[in-house]
Amino acid sequence: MPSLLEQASRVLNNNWKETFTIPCEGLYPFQWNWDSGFIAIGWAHIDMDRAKSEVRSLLKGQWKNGFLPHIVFHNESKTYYPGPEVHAAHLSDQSPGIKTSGITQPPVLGFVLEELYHISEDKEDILSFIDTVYDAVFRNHHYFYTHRDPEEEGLVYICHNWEAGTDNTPVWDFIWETFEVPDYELDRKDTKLIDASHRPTNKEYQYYIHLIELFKQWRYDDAKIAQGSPFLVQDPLFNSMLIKSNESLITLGKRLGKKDKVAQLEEWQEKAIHSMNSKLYDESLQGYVYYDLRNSRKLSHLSSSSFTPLMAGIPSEKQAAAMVQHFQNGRFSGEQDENFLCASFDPSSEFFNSKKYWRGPIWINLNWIIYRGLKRYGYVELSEKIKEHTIHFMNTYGFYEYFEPSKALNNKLDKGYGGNNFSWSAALTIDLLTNKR
Ligand code: 9WN
Repeated sequence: MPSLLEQASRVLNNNWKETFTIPCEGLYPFQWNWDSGFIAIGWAHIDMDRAKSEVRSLLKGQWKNGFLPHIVFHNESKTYYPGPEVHAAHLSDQSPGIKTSGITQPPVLGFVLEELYHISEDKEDILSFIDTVYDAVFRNHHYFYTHRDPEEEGLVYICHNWEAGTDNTPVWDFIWETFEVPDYELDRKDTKLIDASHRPTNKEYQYYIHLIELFKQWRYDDAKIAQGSPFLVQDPLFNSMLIKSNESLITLGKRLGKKDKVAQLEEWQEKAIHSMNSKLYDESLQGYVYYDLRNSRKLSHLSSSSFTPLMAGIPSEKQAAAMVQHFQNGRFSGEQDENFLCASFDPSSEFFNSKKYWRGPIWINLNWIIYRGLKRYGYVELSEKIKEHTIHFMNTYGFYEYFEPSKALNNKLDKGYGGNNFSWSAALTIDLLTNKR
């Protein structure tokens, strides 16, 4: 029996497509933005050239204004909906010569570069690689702060649920309530490939497609989107990833002598951290929540995203101490520790569904982010617990896309949920098993 590390490496090898890695055969057959970042971290431990190639390939999809799309369609495939023809990013005068989507995903690339730096044994070589891509990643941050922060708060908005990465979190239900959508003809493939009850509903997909149709009418013009999109949300996970990436670009920029860029990043960073705490931290819920910019209201719900600011060093020690209570005989762990960590949505909520995608199941990238965050704040034992639970799922079921949080229900299962041989589950397992950080 090959070791877990060998099995994980095999998953990455099988999903490798010459210059980049697909998230999952059939289900996700192109290059995805934040997947690529996590995947590059996994590659860095076993094949640094592939890690570099992963990053370079993603950047091939960068738009003229610095925007980085959520999918780069390097290849053709008929197994995914919506494909390049639905996204029609060529409608924007900013799009590149390669097919991409016109929406983005959590900006992990900045901190991924720092991870590559730490993992590499040849610091000179990795630093010269980072030097070749640094400006492109900086331009991406510049895009966010100049195009997606209309009130200049240091908090950027997302305009589509797919930009969040947490596609159907119950929080979006409250946005869908605010507008009507026509009945689009859908050509879903996902529900034919895996158990449809674990995926978003067709009604939800009507909303997802409607937003894309609006953006196409506006030729993906950011000013028009900011003015008219019914979905305009400041998301805690998205902003935490941007802040963590700012921090890494500051560290790396200092090494590379990029003085002006570092000064600019520091300016964004200060404002961003301040606004995260003043606007998105919810004292009574003890965690970071969402702000609906379109309807000027806080959406006070806890999800695994609520704890991701820990990784970026955003909370005070006091806030961090309040947040971790959810993991010890608390809302997320369950009063008697009856859940594995960390459910993607508050298990005590009426909207929680332990089997459905981002409405409850455990996702490995979120576990990894929270693991890092807990370590950063000195909660070593708790961070080890999250790591242990994560490795337990891999050993018991394999590299699935998401997992059942309830320990009791797990006793009745023989597999995880969603796609199998899922790349970031494998990549981050490699990191958890290998990384000393
Ligand atoms: C839409 C690729 C992506 C992840 C997302 C995850 C899922 C896509 C989909 O798969 O979303 O981007 O079609 O459901 O929710 O986080 O990046 O793995």
